[in-house]
Amino acid sequence: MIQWYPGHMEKARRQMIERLKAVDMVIELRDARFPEASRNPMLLELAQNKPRLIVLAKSDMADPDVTEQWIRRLRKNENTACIAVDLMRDSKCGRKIIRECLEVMKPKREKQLARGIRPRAVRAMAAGIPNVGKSTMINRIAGKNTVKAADKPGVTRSLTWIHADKELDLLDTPGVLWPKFDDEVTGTLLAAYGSINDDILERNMLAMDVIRMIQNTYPGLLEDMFDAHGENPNGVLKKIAAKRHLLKEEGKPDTRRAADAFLFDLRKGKIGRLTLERPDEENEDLSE
Ligand SMILES: Nc1nc2c(ncn2[C@@H]2O[C@H](COP(=O)(O)OP(=O)(O)OP(=O)(O)O)[C@@H](O)[C@H]2O)c(=O)[nH]1
Ligand SMILES: [Mg+2]
Repeated sequence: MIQWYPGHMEKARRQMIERLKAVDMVIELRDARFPEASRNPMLLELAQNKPRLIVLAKSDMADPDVTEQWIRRLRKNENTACIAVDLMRDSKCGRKIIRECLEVMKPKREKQLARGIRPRAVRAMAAGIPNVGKSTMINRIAGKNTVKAADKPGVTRSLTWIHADKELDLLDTPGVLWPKFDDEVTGTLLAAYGSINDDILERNMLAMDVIRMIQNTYPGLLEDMFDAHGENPNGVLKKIAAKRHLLKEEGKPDTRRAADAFLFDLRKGKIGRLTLERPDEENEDLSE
């Protein structure tokens, strides 16, 4: 079972709790490709009863229809707004996020206005799993690269306030996971999509686990792509190796390198716009 909760995350969690007093609302970033596994259960606790905006990032790489289902589902939570964004290519997404923040804060701001207080800029904490796009989102809203963002987990190491817009101050926070994942699927998805440090992983097994999940959610997709009909996950890896000419010295398929190549493509969205988790409409647990 995959698990990753290094000391710097525990430290970040404590610092986030300390800063909450100064925060009006929480922007919870999740990955649109796996909105459930990328939900940090510690955040709900942390957010207490503060208004919340859930931002489903990387929607450009997720299945658009399933994203719509997730948005409808997540908006049912109390005090919660939800939007999906492509933080890389949608030039208007910064404005959209500001608008959503102001909307979610409207009741409080109206109360202030009624009492003759002019509301100041909204203070929002951006929080979520490592590598989900928190710092990228802040740079988008600010309209310039104020904080460091890169495609590996653990880039942001300290909490930083950014005056992103005249109406919105944002607190960038380090990506945090939690001490114990509920199930195997959570660990697999977090690792497969790059929220867990690669070095600690057995990538061959990981690739096979995700291949199995994709075979179940999108039957035929990998089979067609890699000419791998009737193959089990290990067989699919062999086909990938053959297709990419990844062979060992003795001419056998190098499934180890095929696994790396597959995971790289998956993270870049090259396997297709996939969402590996569906909202559970029947058994609605609204405490999300
Ligand atoms: N395609 C796509 N890539 C994105 C999107 N948002 C962020 N990224 C990429 O995801 C990677 C991680 O982004 P960061 O903003 O550094 O993530 P973070 O949440 O701040 O990560 P930590 O600071 O490590 O916790 C970067 O390579 C971004 O370019 C998006 O909406 N679409
Ligand atoms: Mg960051």
